[in-house]
Amino acid sequence: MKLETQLTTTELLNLYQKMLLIREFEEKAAQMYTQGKISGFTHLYIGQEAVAVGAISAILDHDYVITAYREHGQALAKGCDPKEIMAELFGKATGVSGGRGGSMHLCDIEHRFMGGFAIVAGQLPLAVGLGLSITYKKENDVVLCLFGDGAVNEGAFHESLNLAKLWDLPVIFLCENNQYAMGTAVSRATSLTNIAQHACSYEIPSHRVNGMDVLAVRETVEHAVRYARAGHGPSLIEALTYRYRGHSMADPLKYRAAQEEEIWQERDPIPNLAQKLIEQNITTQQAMDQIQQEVTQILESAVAFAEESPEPPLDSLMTRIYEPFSNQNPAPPPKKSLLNPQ
Ligand SMILES: Cc1ncc(C[n+]2csc(CCOP(=O)(O)OP(=O)(O)O)c2C)c(N)n1
Ligand SMILES: [Mg+2]
Repeated sequence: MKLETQLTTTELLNLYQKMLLIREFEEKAAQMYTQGKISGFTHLYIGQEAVAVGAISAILDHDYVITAYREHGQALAKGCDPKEIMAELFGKATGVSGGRGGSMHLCDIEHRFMGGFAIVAGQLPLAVGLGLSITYKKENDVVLCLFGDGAVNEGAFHESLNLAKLWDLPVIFLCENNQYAMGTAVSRATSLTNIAQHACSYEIPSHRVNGMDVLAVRETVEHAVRYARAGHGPSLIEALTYRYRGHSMADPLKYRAAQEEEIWQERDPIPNLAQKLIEQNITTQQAMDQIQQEVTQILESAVAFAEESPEPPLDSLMTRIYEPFSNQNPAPPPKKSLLNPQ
């Protein structure tokens, strides 16, 4: 099938490079996790690269991205430094979140990457808050809010779409339907499996897109961005995609058929784009090899940086966390209660 696009060769190669960077970053992260250099939960984005890259290429640097815990790839797509992301996974002081967040809590305000949230659907009300602040301050930014199919079954999804439409906020709700929430298939947990149709309840425009096609995702999100910037309000996009690995590094993937995995492997967005770019003489194998070398180099430097970076100092243990009783604000005397009657 011919690539239908107005994009230049450089732009197409940038999309390809970003997807490859994400894929290989995740493979490296898996390797580092297995070697015990990364601890805690780690959720890989392998298979879903076209969604983050297509969507984030359709917004501007000053627009916001907010998302869930499967977010290394989205942070890379938003322009966060691969070194600082890897260092965060290692829990080092040089990480994007100072080594305190780890894999699920990447946050980089400078790049307007507003975080990684581990509570399913927790980021949706925050996206509405960001949208409200943009409208209140009469700015022209948009918020791209990514979430999984599992989030659709949470009350916060419905409350967020409702308020975003009521106030016509510039929020693009992008559901990455990767077919599973942990080990549960969408059809076993969601009564309306066409997730885009949920938008009807809130009179929000919606679109279902092939999430394995970076150009299709980009074009769909571009429409939603134009709509939001014009002051018309939110949109809901459902990108159909697949995670090739388990829910987290701890998942042995016993709940799905090998045949299903093979079908989705054939849709792999990275080799498919590479093949089209070469077949249609948009680029050469030599240029692709060059990109591969650059990506390898970036990741070697990222791992070296993470390895060499210091741990956060012990005396910083209590900084950047909620401290109800600090020295300036000493603990109040214990309250009288039934258990403590004096
Ligand atoms: C409110 C809440 N309920 C349950 C969990 C446990 N949990 C963690 S991930 C997950 C699945 C979410 O699936 P989905 O939204 O489809 O995202 P995906 O992992 O597929 O990217 C669940 C149920 C949680 N973190 N938060
Ligand atoms: Mg899912």
